[in-house]
Amino acid sequence: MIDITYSAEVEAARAEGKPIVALESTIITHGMPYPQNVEVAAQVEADIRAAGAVPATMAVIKGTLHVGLEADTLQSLGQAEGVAKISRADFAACMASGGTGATTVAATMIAARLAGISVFATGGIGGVHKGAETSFDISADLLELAQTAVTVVAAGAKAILDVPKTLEVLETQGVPVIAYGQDSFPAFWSATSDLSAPLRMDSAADIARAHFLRGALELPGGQLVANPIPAEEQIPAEDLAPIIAQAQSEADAQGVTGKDVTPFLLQRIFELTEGRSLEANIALVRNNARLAAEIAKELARL
Ligand code: PSU
Ligand code: MN
Repeated sequence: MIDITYSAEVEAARAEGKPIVALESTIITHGMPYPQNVEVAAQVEADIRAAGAVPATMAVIKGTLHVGLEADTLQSLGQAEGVAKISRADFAACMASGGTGATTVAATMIAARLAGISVFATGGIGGVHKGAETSFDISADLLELAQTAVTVVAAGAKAILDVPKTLEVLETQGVPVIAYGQDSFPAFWSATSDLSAPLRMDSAADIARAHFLRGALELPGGQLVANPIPAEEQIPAEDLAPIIAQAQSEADAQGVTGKDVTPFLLQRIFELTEGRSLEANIALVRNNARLAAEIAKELARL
């Protein structure tokens, strides 16, 4: 038997067939500093409730998979030291050893699927890192999208990644990449990029129907919905380019590898932008949560 526990709210939503939106926890433990991380996590949950759905933040706490975190658990996770960052490869091992781990996009998709939750909101997904032709650093998130039937709402891919290569891998893996309401593939802190998204949809209902039809077609994977940051919140790409380059060269010089790369870059960019990157990050996560709630409500009607 798998050790799994549902928050009271998620338990009730499951019993009543209410729309549920999954949320990851690596963004809390490895993506933002305390105390903003906990404030943002609570705010995003509130946004989902205000939109008429129920939030289910995922984490492994002392070997138990939590689907939905009670407020005090969220508080302590947000301050805890040494929390593991778990993806597909280490999910079971973390549970087996009674460990505590935050779920990445890949691990959150696995947990959501297990709990029968079809929609998940986050900030940015992992992808193909710059220099991947020598480092082979390609996030397990991309392969998870190819095999786990969860629709993930993100603000596109960060400019810390090689975005063209990320889109190529998603195409090879048969993952639908859907820009919401525009043709351009959004670039996380910027609403647009000079790349076109492979697909475009203008309503949550269409995205929900496409999710449903992929299941009906017996296609195993999920969908990536790329939702642009609200224009008034964006940071111009040219402001960020030198900062990203600096963070990347520091990572290379310090020999940062594996799962430490993304948290290292996010932390350095936060410091180098004096917190401006975090403000934009908060705005886009909230925006993604609202769209995910709409998609979940549409799915519940199908
Ligand atoms: N990108 C962000 N913010 C994040 C992450 C990615 O803009 O917090 C986190 C997510 O949890 C994602 C993980 O699943 O980093 C990817 O890590 P890696 O690149 O090591 O696969
Ligand atoms: Mn990686």
